[in-house]
Amino acid sequence: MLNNFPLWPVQASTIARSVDALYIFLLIVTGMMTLLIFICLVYFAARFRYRPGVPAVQIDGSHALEITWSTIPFLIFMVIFAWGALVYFKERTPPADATEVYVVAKQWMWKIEHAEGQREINQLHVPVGRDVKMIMTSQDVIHSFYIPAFRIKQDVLPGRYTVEWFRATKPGTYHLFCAEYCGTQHSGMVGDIVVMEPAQYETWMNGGSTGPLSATGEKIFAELGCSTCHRTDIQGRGPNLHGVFGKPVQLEDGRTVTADENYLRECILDPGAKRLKGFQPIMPTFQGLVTEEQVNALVAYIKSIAAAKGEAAKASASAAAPPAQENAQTNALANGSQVQ
Ligand code: HEC
Ligand SMILES: [Cu+2]
Repeated sequence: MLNNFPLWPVQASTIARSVDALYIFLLIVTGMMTLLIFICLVYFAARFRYRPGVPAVQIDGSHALEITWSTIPFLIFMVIFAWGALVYFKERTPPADATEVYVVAKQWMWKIEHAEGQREINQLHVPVGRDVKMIMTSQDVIHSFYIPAFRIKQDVLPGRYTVEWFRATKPGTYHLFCAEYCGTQHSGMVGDIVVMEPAQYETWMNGGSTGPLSATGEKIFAELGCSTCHRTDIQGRGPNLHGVFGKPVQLEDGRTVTADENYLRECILDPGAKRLKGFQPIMPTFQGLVTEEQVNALVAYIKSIAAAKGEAAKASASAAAPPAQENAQTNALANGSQVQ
């Protein structure tokens, strides 16, 4: 229905409908309040107008009236709050099995790399009906990845990852905007989201890939010497990284954090910020030595070895040791026995 209404952007993702429903509800509530205020205004102006010889009557307040006009708006606001929170959490929580796309923003373009290895600039090709998660960072200032037709917008910050996801429902080409003023050519920092039928998408995917991002990451892992400390066969000077992603890790200062994308990123660029318990603080920083794309590839690689080795780690996990060391040890053992 709304698609024929030219003032309304196309609804092309699963979340678009929910966002629009809430927005329409807000429009109706505010519209009705405005109407109510105008009706009261006109009615009271007429009803209590000045009449010669009739003295004004002073009203000293009414508890019933005050409770009513406090309670009803309160309930309406709570409905908006609860509804808004539901939509927000749905929009903020990427499904676990979503396809991953890495986005690096810079003045003034969007660099996009699929987990499968395809690279694009100012264009993102996705299949219809699949959950797509974008792991985004900026190599200069703050940008914002905004797709009006999908009703999603997320700031893209230098120095950390932010995440955004969608599931496209309709083939077509949609606008991508930068929605955070980022310098003189901010208005030119636009692109296209191309949503294709799955078969068409497969054809597109098969053209011109340099191999999966995780394979690129594995190469970089060796080139930068990460693999000299982070061994996969025996326990090296650094922890074995198999199975680390997504698990809780124990830090030197007693905290326990989850090894998510931001944690891996920080370990590479600022290893001093979160030192792992039970290891010497010998890992050097790679800040300035790696590009954002290389960090993404390394993160994709560490994630990929977590998925592949997850079963082994789960099978032989013992509850006694702290999680991080437990992973390192059981993996070292598992890998050690494979080697022999
Ligand atoms: C000189 C040896 C050394 C090198 C080289 C090295 N690391 Fe480390 N790394 C360590 C040590 C030791 C730790 C644990 C102590 C700490 O957190 O600093 C660690 C921790 C980590 C962690 C956190 C692991 C966990 O289980 O939570 C990640 C991720 C990591 N390194 C990735 C890398 C990557 C990627 C590279 C290459 C770009 C690299 N490291 C190079 C020694 C090294
Ligand atoms: Cu921008």
